[in-house]
Amino acid sequence: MKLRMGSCWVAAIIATAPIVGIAHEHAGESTFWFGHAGDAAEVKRIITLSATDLKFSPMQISVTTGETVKFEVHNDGQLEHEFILGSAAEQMNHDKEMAAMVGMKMTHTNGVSVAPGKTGTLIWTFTKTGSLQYACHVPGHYVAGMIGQLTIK
Ligand SMILES: [Cu+2]
Repeated sequence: MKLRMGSCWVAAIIATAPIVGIAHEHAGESTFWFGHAGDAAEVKRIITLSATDLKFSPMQISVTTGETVKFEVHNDGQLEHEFILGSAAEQMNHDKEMAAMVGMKMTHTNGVSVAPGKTGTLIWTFTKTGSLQYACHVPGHYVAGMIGQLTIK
């Protein structure tokens, strides 16, 4: 069976064995329709979030086109959490991909994984207006509603 990967999400897939039938067309891509990884020297704003089991606080964030933002995600829960940027459709597709690849370790250009008690950072430059979500794709967390709304004005 060939699984179709809906969108380009996974920057690098680290696996001990190849998974037959799963192709990813854009592995390594670092530019997304809403922007790209940002330069630390260009950070003009730091947005602090708390991830708990199983929600983000705040649940809504607004940024401006052209802005380079540093997200500081504090994991205040007992579980590992992720903070991943993407449109609502991309989040949905990615969650399906993750469900199909249980046990695989992912690194995301457009997000960060944070262990309990730790702080993860993501520096991102937003290049286009639109509506995004930030979501956690640790199995079960997205469906439990671990999602926030991000508006690019
Ligand atoms: Cu989570």
